[in-house]
Amino acid sequence: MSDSEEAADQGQVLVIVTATVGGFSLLIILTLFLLITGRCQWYIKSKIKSEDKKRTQYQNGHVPFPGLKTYIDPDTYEDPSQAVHEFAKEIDPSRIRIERVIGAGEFGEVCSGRLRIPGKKEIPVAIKTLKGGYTERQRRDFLREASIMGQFDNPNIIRLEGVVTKSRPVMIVVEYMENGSLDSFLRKHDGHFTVIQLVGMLRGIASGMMYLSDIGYVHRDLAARNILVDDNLVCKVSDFGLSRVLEDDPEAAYTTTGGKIPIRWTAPEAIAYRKFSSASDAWSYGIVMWEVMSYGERPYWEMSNQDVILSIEEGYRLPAPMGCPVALHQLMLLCWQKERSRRPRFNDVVSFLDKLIRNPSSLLTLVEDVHSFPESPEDMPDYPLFISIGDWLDSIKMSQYKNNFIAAGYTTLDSISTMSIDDVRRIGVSLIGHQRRIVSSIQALRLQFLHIQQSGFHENWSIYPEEPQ
Ligand code: ACK
Repeated sequence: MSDSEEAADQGQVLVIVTATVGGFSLLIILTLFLLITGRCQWYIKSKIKSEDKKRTQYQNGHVPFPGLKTYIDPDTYEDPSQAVHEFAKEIDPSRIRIERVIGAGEFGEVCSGRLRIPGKKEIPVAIKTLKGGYTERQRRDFLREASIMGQFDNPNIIRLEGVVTKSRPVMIVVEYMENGSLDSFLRKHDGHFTVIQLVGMLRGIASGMMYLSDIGYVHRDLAARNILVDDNLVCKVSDFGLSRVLEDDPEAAYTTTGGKIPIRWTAPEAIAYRKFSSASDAWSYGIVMWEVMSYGERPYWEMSNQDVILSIEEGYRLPAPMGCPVALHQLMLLCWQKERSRRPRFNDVVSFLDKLIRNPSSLLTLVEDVHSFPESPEDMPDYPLFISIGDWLDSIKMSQYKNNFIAAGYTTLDSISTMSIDDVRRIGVSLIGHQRRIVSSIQALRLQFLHIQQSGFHENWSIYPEEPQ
């Protein structure tokens, strides 16, 4: 081979090698590029997905505290006792001193007592016990509440101290709340608080609920009976446990779809097709507001559950309780919007109540109770046909005012039905709680008269004058 031919051959080999190496490198670069972009896309997509999930969970837009964890449903654990030990501390029973029984729960007694905390002095606690002879399922349901409560850490949520599961009786130990449940506390202290104090209580409940909705927990049974009050009037949300709570709740009734639901406190979509959400909790919160502002009155009074459902469907909403500021009744009405996406979120409720507290003059405008009672007399419970003012006052446990009425010339129920709150004050009823009870009853009387007049029975339903003493 000549020199020139050899050089040409070498050149050809060089071109082939360069082309092969170049092609191979290109292939590697291309593969790497595809891998990286694919991975990036996957990352971006999964990020968007998780952000979306968070956003739905946190109710469109409200950014909860950074680092706030998400609630984990203990039922997702294959072994429920694992959930209890993950979320609740095991307490040595020798550290617990039971003092007295304070109530009864579905699973056993509720007691008050003391818990010794190493290195600290004893703290007062409430102790829920699981009575003997329980089934495995009852034990699991009982401890589910601890697995839920143990995940929460907020000043307006009842605090779990720990559980006793390794000896008998099985116990759940929580912080002690001196004033017990909110509904009975308010009934006991009818008319005793200022509006600002009541709004403070409502603010606390809303703040606890904001925390729960932020971490993705839906309560489903928010009601004044499930709020506990301490000796500083701080209100804390309690009674957790999903379906178990509803089994436990005496207010829960079976719906046509077979669920057990506390009808008066529950949003229509949750009653109709079990759509429970933080928005249905907001509806219940509106009912709690009404319970608080009426000092523990029963929502919808003695109306039947069926009538409550029908009235709500027809657009009827609870009127403002006596002495309730307009701003608070308006907030209630917002919570009771049929369209759940239009109800306020708990962070909105907290900011709204904060504004009212900072500017108390906004609470001075009261809803004029006389005009705010149910539009339709059918919505009111029938008042019994009392034969005298004495009987009427007895029925509302206000007989001590009988002479006040008679002395002021109110001798027939007919005349009483025309009285205003000022008239009631003028005849000498000075306690706000008593004024409230009498005025509520007068309103019911007035509606019944109206109803009777409309149906033409007035003549037959004689109003007996008070017998002379
Ligand atoms: O209205 P009460 O006094 O408050 O009666 C009920 C009773 O136990 C049955 O549930 C009371 N109770 C429940 N948990 C607590 C608690 N953590 N602190 C004080 N009382 C409580 C409740």
